[in-house]
Amino acid sequence: MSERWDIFCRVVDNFGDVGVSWRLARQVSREHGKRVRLWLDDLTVFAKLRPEVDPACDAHTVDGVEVRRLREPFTVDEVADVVVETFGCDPPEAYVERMAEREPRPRWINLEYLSAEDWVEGSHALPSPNPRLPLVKHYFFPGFTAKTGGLLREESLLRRRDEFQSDPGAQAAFWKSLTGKAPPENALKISLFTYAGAPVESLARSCRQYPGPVWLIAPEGTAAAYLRSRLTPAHDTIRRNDHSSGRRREVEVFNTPFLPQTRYDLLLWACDVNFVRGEDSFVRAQWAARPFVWHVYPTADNAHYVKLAAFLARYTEGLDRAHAAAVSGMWEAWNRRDDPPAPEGMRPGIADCWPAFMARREALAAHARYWCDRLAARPDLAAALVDFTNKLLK
Ligand code: TRH
Repeated sequence: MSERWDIFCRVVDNFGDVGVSWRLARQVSREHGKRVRLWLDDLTVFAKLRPEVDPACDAHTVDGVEVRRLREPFTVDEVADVVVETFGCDPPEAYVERMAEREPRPRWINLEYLSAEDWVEGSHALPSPNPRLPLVKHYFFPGFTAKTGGLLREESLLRRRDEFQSDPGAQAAFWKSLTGKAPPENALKISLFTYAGAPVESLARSCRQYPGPVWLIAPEGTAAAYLRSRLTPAHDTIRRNDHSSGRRREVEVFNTPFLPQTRYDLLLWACDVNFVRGEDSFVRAQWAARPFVWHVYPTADNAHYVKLAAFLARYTEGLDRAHAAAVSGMWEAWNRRDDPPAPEGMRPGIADCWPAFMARREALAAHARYWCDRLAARPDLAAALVDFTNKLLK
């Protein structure tokens, strides 16, 4: 019988916890043949990613994975060979007690949050003996370097991406299904997925300077709600006559429904620039190999600025100084709460950073491809984790 894996996920907020846990469960089942149960304490989030799921039901089988509601008090039927808790969510107490009684002891993994900070390499794969029970938990850190657990990347992902990005028909069909029409030939297509406080309006305003049509696509969420509050409902156009060229400059804004997870990848692949957030969309934007801007999950202690700087230092490596400054400037302006115009000496805002970012679009597109290929040369996280748990047996 193939190994049984139990993966536990408790939703803190938003979609990422489930987004990451589901991708891992699906990949460990499909590509590594494990019998996987994914335990979620909130199935409504999962139903947003997989609309065919009825969140009122406690048990589902999706793509070969058993998806079960994590309900406390938890009734333990069977303890798995490998137990993964995501983001320090702690498996149910009753389950941990049974883990300690099981022979052989299960291998216990805590899948941590993604960070580009240097300390991650030193913490990756470290064991932590349980103070009370004869159990050892290992910390497994995703990351951008060889000394980390890598990133989630399913086997077929980059092949499917290349097929889609080289197929104008598939892209036109996607756009028609999403917006009811295909974008104008030379339209700049931008996807928007942000937290509250992102200077979305400044971006929309700055897009009016772009010498051609702009499509801003905001799936249901913070950015969409903000744009809707500032503009009219689902679809609107900010027009401006460019007297100098006599051409009409149009920024069309589309508030689309929240997309099923697999279709969200198509949006990232079809756009020219992607604004993403958190963790999972952040990684998917890198696999899309298109220029992107990251809205980091804000924390009260401002630690997210350290995370932002750590990733920017890695990402802009190999970029010439001016290009690197354009990327860092745009990302820092995007992560700054509400976007005051820059008084003297202050750091520039979106109105300055966006044109600088766009002026280097080709170079940044080449860099996005180079960065993606560099990451893709390393083992993906699911394969690294399976390999790690096999080594724990020895
Ligand atoms: O939703 P998030 O903000 O999740 C966050 C992060 O995980 C963060 O690390 C964590 O600390 C915080 O939650 C609690 O952003 P993230 O990680 O990008 O996850 C979004 C998921 O939603 C991702 O799997 C992509 C998916 N998605 C869709 O499936 N359809 C859509 O239309 C959109 C916009 C996103």
